[in-house]
Amino acid sequence: MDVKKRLQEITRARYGLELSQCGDSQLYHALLQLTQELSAARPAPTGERKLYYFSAEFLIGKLLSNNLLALGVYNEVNAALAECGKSLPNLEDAEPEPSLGNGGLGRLAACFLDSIAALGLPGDGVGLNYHYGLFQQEFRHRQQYERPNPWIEDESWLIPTGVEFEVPFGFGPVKARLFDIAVPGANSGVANRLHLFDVEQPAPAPADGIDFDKTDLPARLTSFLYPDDSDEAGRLLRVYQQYFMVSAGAQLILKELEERGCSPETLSQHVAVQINDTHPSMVIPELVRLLTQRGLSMDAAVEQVSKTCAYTNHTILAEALEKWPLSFIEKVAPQLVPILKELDARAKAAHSDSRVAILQGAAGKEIVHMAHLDIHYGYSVNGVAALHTEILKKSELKPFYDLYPAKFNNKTNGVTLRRWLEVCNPQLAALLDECVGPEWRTDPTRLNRLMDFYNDSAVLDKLLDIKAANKRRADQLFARDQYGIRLNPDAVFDIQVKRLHEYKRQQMNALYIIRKYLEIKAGKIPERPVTVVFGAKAAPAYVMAKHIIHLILCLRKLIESDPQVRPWLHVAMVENYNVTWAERLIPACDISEQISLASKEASGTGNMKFMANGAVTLGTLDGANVEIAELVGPDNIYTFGAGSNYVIELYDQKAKDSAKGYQSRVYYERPAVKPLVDFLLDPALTALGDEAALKALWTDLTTKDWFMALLDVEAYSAARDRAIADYGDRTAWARKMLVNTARSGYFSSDRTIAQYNEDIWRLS
Ligand code: 26Q
Repeated sequence: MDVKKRLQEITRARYGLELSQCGDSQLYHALLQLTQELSAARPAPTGERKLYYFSAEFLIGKLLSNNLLALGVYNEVNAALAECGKSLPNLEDAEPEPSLGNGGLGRLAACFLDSIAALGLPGDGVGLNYHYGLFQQEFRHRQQYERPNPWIEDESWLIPTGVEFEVPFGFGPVKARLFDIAVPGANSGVANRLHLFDVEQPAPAPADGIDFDKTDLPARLTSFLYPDDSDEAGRLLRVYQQYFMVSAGAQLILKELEERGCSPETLSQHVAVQINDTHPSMVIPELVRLLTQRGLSMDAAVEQVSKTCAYTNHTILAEALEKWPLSFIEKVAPQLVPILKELDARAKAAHSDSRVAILQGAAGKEIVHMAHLDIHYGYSVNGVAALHTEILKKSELKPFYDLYPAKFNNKTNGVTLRRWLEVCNPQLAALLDECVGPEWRTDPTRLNRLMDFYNDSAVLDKLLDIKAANKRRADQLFARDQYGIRLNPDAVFDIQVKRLHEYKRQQMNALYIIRKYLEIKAGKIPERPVTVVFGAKAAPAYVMAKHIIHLILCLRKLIESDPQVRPWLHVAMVENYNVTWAERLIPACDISEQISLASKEASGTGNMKFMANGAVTLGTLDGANVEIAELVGPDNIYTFGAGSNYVIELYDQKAKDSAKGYQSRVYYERPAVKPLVDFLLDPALTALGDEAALKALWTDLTTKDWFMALLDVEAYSAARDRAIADYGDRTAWARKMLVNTARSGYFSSDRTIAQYNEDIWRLS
């Protein structure tokens, strides 16, 4: 198809205007239409078995550039736009970012859909169409405030399908309407879909903030992603949302099975269901229910479901493992209760160990362990990085591993290098084309050939030039969109962007900033200026996380107002960090902060994106950092801190005797640590913010510090100083960049998906 001609036709028909006469918004909408037409013309991939990837989150990001690339017309479109003085990256400013995820788990689901389609595999996503998504973050008085994020415009990527199902809630049936988003595959010629279910009459956005009547169902079912789960009503709403998603999704599966002419008895031959964390786990009893309704015996239904469903675990944090009171399910979907009891009875009959029971607790007060349901009635259980899977097998899920060793497997996460390199860093992509040939785009292991240029000063210089250009671009966009704040492109860019959580230890990063500040005030001038960038949303009810944001914003203000410190140290925090900001910041990064307490970060995926874009990791031996370290070697990563075995040992000691194990006080008393922590109470800082919040943080660090920031802060500071010093040898640093990009091919989600298909799904 002549893409430019078709685009012309569209602008004439829509606006009566030539391409060159259109404004940005008009061009964006014309391109949206063109992209949708091209995707609709693509066939769905076929195969004996079809995958349904169930996830409460799909953090897909803006789609225009990504989809044009997948459709193979990115360059053509960009050339047509260039003739009228426009470019695709500019037009994307007119596109709202879909707000359908929190962080890692949601973004992983999006990368997976991209790779499944690129590999030409039949696999669709199943989720919910949250109208106001994850909240929008606003900073006022150096604190986080939340607003709804109404991302859906009249014309959007959502395609109404006319397909509807009835979801039988305890209070009565609710109609689920299906919207689809096309997922065109790069180089595969096919397109899959992301299925998003919605209510018939969604409620308008709450007038003020994100508080709303959580009992106003069904209108509010698809209002927000994970509404505040700090109160009973919020948690119950979450279960309503989950059942809405899985019941409609299960009905879609059986409808498509029938349309393919297959009987329900053959479900597992034709369908694979991947359960992304426990949020969609009720799909198991729901499928059992629907199959028995269609005439299968309980035995046959359980057998089919157990051969169909597979479970991915994304966390070992106890508080994130879902356990629901059976009374919730009784209220939301009473028809599931006898099925859950039957599934539990079968598990109990087979295994006497009470730790592996699905229902635990006294009659009438039972708790449902969602992960236990998945492990007994799924055929595969996987972790998301080698270390994470080992910890699951050895400790968190050991009783289950002893029962079902063959079910356990590892699938180290990956990211789509199409979005996270080709689209977000076109200059680096072009250099890679020159060096290793454009084949890296379909075979990322080709990036290894970049090692041939380890001693090529022209290539090393180009890597540095590209990084410098990306830093200037990030600075410009920051100034444009973040209240004129500048980043100083001549400084080292040291970036930590991810959800705010104590285990990820943004507070430890802040302690390092305090240390630098105090050194500069004491007359010790650093070797070179450093810009520290943060981006993080805190869950609305997570008080300590909000205190940490407050600390960072107060430090930023303190430093910015101090002419002695300002030239050397810069702190910036992106307001409303999202996928779009990630795409701007990651290509500009020199030092990638991946500093979680060892054993706590299941994998991390930001770490992989930074690495591919030539940032050097400063990190603990946690999650996929371990695999990154193995691939790049010790000269090309800065690792520090306590290892996971030691950390797990400390927790075990503490569990046995609270006076044993990690005692933060001991580390607080160390002469290099105390002044950093005590600075939280310094009048220079408290004058800028909420003294009570800073005091609460101080008290937590000195008495609890559950994620052991004080244990690692000294080793962390030393490693970070070393990295910043090494940055001065530009050639040596460029080599580190080169090795990181060269070794990043392993972290392509195309590799991850090929492994899921080979070991778990067997789609074709
Ligand atoms: C659970 C119960 C009640 C309310 C909310 C939740 C909840 C919500 C979101 C629990 C977990 C999540 C999200 C988890 C997540 O994003 N995990 C990340 O998954 C990534 C992809 O595998 C990993 O790389 C990260 O290490 C992991 O933290």
